[in-house]
Amino acid sequence: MALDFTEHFIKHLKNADRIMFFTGAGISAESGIPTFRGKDGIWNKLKPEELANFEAFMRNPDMVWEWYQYRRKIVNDAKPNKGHLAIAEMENLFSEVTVVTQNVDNLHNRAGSSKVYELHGNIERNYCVDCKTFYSDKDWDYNKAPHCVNCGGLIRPDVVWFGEFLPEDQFMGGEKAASLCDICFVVGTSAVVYPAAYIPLTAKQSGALIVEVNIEHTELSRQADYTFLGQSGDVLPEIVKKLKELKKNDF
Ligand code: BV8
Ligand code: ZN
Repeated sequence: MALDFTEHFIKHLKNADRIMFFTGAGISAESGIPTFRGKDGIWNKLKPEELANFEAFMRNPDMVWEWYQYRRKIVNDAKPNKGHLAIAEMENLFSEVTVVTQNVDNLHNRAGSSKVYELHGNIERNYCVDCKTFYSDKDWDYNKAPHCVNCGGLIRPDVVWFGEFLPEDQFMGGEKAASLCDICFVVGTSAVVYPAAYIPLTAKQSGALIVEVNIEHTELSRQADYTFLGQSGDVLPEIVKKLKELKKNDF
């Protein structure tokens, strides 16, 4: 895919010092992980309020646990794709690259990104609802929510459910990156889930260039300075290629 970048965009790329990536489920779609709201999204079959919330879990822990075991298996079998890898490679091209992700699939860390804020937790971590002991075992029973060895409490996935607060340190880290960055890339998100979706708006208010990468227009498109329509696994490597050309011509 050959993208024709405008002079204005190239000027911003060349002058940018600190950049950030606000990512959603779309960046992991090419790794085989279903999105939430797309045409094959998981929310089409299951209602989030029935599964991704604490009340649903306490009402029917085994059903919710089984759903997360099903998603954990997909995540464990998945690999970072060219989009994740391009973001990790950008760390050699800018002085500061921060990833602020809504995803719980750990793929940015596995791709090699070194500064990742996980706003909605991480499906590979679990904790006891009573004594908060953390567990990252993998060999649990597939469809029965396990109990804590210390206190017998129910063990839940360490993800942020609807109605739950985001981890303070992760959200504040994301907000700080948004307030300082020169360019905020918004990749593979429908930008409808809050308070996470405030992050790119903070970047915009702080004067950053907003560059959206998505296969379609979204809620955020009207706030974006650029929207590159395409798969993130195609568009992001194109931007890395352009950056390398610019760096080479500079020397
Ligand atoms: C909270 C759990 C109380 C983990 C998820 C205003 C302020 C605060 C809260 C709210 C508010 N308004 C409404 C709320 C309530 C609610 C909310 O936002 N509801 C929405 C749906 C209206 N928010 C909450 O409940 C949050 N907590 O509010 O606590 C509170 C109140 C006030 C102040 C503080 C606290 C908790 C939200 C977290 C919920 N957890 N998941 C899990 O099981 O995974 S949400 C779920 O949506 C995922 O976490 C996901 O990350 C998130 C966002 O979805 P996306 O990542 O954008 O994915 P989606 O499928 O939607 O879009 C994919 C995009 O990719 C599409 O645009 C598609 O075109 C594109 N794409 C596809 N393929 C590609 C691609 N792009 C590029 N390349 C491709 N190949
Ligand atoms: Zn416990």
